[in-house]
Amino acid sequence: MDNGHYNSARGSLIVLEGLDRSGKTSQCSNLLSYLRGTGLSVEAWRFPDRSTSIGQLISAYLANESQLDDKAIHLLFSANRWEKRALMENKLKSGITIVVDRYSYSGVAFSVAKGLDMGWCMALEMGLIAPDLVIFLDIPPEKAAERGGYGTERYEQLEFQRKVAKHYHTLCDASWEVVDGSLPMEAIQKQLRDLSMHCVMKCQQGKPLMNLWSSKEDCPHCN
Ligand code: NYM
Ligand code: MG
Repeated sequence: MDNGHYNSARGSLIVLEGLDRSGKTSQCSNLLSYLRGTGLSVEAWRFPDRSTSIGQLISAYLANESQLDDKAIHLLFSANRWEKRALMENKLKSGITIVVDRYSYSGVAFSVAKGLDMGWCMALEMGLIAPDLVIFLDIPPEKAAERGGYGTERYEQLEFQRKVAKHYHTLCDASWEVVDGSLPMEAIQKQLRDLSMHCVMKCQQGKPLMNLWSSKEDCPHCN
């Protein structure tokens, strides 16, 4: 806080994670309207952020329009978060809550499912802003696959999603909130609202902003 026009209460960083077709995107937009309705300043973000030039490279790769080495695409996904870090910090400090559809955990779970080293993947994320709340929308890969089928993007295949699920479960620690993604929409909404309001309150009461995986203890999988 380096000047007087920041609100004293900071915003919260709320992250939703889950497999493709786990319901994250609908839940994020529902949560956004709810939080706005309570009078909070809230923005919805997503990663990959396809609007930047790095995001466009990622989008072309996902659409199978380009081929990239697994590490190269991983670095782009990570760079896509780093290019938004300063903006994210400023928004949070100015009192804006950000609801994010995917974050570093997607980066790790998807790339490790392709065979990359977990420690290597995590190290690149160290120093990004740590979420105040990570909600994992947990759904069996088979069930996600049944939901209207997958699109045509890379990674949207059952076998691959099974591996991603396994790595999400490795990353999941006591700080995550796991919500059963197979529940009816309304039941999920209710849990997300309650968890988010609790989180927002803690941040307003002075919970400090932290960096992600900033120490070895924080990051048991880092080399
Ligand atoms: N994805 C997403 C990654 O592989 N690494 C990352 O760092 C992120 C943020 O991109 N299948 C994958 C997960 C998805 C795909 O995301 C596109 P979305 O949420 O479907 O636009
Ligand atoms: Mg998708």
